[in-house]
Amino acid sequence: ATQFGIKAALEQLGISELNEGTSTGTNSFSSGAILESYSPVDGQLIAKVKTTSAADYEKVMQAATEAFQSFRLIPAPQRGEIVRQLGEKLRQNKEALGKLVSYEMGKSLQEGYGEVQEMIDICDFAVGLSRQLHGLTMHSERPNHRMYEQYHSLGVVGIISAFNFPVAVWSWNAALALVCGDVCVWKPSEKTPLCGIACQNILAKVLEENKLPEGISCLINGDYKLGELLTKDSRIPLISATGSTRMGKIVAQTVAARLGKTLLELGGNNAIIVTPDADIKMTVIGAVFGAVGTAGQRCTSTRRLIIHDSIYDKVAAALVAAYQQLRIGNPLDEKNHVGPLIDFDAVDKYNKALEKAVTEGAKILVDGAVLSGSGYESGCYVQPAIVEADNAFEIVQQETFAPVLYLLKYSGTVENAIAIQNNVAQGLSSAIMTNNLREAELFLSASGSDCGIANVNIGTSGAEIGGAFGGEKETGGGRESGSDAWKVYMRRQTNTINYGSTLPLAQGIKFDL
Ligand code: UN1
Repeated sequence: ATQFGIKAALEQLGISELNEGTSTGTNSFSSGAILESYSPVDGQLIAKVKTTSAADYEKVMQAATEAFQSFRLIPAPQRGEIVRQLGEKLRQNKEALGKLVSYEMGKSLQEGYGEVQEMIDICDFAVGLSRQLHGLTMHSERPNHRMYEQYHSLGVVGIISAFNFPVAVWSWNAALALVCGDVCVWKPSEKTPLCGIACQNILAKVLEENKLPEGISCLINGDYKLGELLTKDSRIPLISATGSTRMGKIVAQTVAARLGKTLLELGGNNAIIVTPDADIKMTVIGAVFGAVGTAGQRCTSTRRLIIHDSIYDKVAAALVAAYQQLRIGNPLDEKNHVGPLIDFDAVDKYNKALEKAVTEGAKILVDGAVLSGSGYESGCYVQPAIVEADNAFEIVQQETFAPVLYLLKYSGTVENAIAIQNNVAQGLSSAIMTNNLREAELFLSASGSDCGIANVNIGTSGAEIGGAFGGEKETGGGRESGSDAWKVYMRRQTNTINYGSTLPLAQGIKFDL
C-alpha cells in the first residue's frame, strides 16, 4: 500500500489511526464500540473507527432536526452553491478518495476514480437542479381561482449505503437532498467506514467555510442495530437504502409501519441477451466488464448471458479466451483488471455458489479458485468463473455478489430470450446485444425487459448519473440520481387560491347560508 501512496491519501482525507465515526458537520463525538477496517487488498488494518452509541445517535438527530429548521429557508440556488463547492472539493480530492475507495473496498483504481467522478457529476447535476425544482400550474374549474403545486423540503433523510459503492451512492442522495433543502444522516456500510469518514470530512469543511449550522450532514457508524434506530425513527420522513433484498424487506416493513417513505435500491440479477445479430466483439467487452468489474460486486453486475443457440459456441469460446487475459491482483496497480472480494464471507458465498451450481447440473467453462501466494495474502482474491447453467437453477435465480457468470441458451425468437431474462425475482438492469432494430425495439417495448434499466448494445453496469437509477420487483422500485428522482426528497403541496369575492365550491356543489 505504501508504494501506491495510501498513507498520503489517508492524511489528505483526514483519516487517522483512530477516528470518530459520529459527526454532525465538524463536531465529532463517539462513544460506541471500536470498529476496525481491514483492507481486502493486503489484509492490513487501515484504521479504527469509534462507532455511534444510542446516546450519540440522539445527539445527531437533535443537531439534524435543528439544522433543518434553518436550512430549508435558504433559497434552493444558494443551497446549490454549497453543492457546487462540494463538487469542487471532490475534484481536488479525486485522486486521494479514489485510492481510499480502491484500498478499503477493493475495486480497481480506475473504478475508484470512476466512482468519485460519479460524485462530481451528481454535484454538477444537482447544482443545475437547484434552479429547476419545478411544479406544475393547473387551470382551476372555478372562476377567479388559481391552482399550482410547489415542492417543499422534506426533512431529515436517512441514508443507508452498501460497501460496493461506498462513496457514490451517498453523494447521489446527499447532493439531491441538500439542494432540496433536506438534511442528511448517513450510515455507511460497516465494511467501508473510512470512506464514509473521508466524505464527511470533505462536506463538513464546505459547511464550515460557509458558516452553515452543524447537523446539515451527519455521519453515524455502526451495525444493523443503528440502522434500526434510523428506520424506526419517526423524525425521519425518508429512508434511502441500498443493499440486499433481504435488508430492503426489513427496512421497507419497518418504515412502512410508521408510514414513512422509502427509496430502495436492492438486488439485481442482470442479464445480457445476445442475439444472432450481435456484434461479438462488443458483446465480449460489455459482458466481461459487467461480470468482473468491481469483482462482480455491483448491483448492476452482469450475472447471466442469454445467448442464441446458433452462436452459443462462438460466444462462449470468445468469453473463455477473454477470461484467460484477465489480470487479477492488487487493484491499486493499474495493470490489473480484477481486485479482491470484500471479505472472507464474500469468498465463502462465491465458493458455495460454484458448488451449488455444479450440484444442480451446471458445467464449468472457466473454473473458479481462491488465489493464494504472493500478492494474494489477504485471501480475498478469486478467479472469475464462467458456468454453463439453466435459468431454473436455484443458484441462478439468486444474486451472488461475486464474479460468477452464468451462460444460458435460448432458441427461436428473441421473445424466448426476453422471457428468460424476465424470469427472475429481481428487476434492476438488462441489456440486449443486437444490430436488429426489431429485436432492439421489442426488448425496450411494454412486452420487453421488465427492468428499471434496459440497454441496447452496451452492458448492464456503468449507468450514467443523468438517468433515474433503480429497478423493479425485488430491486425495490426506488429511483435515485438523475431525471426527476429529486421529487422523492421533497413534499409536494397543491395550492388553490381564490382571488374573487365569492366562494364557489368545487364540483358545482351549492351550499348557501
Ligand atoms: C451499485 O452497484 O449499487 O451503474 C451502483 C453502475 C454504477 C452504479 C452502481 N453507476 O454500475
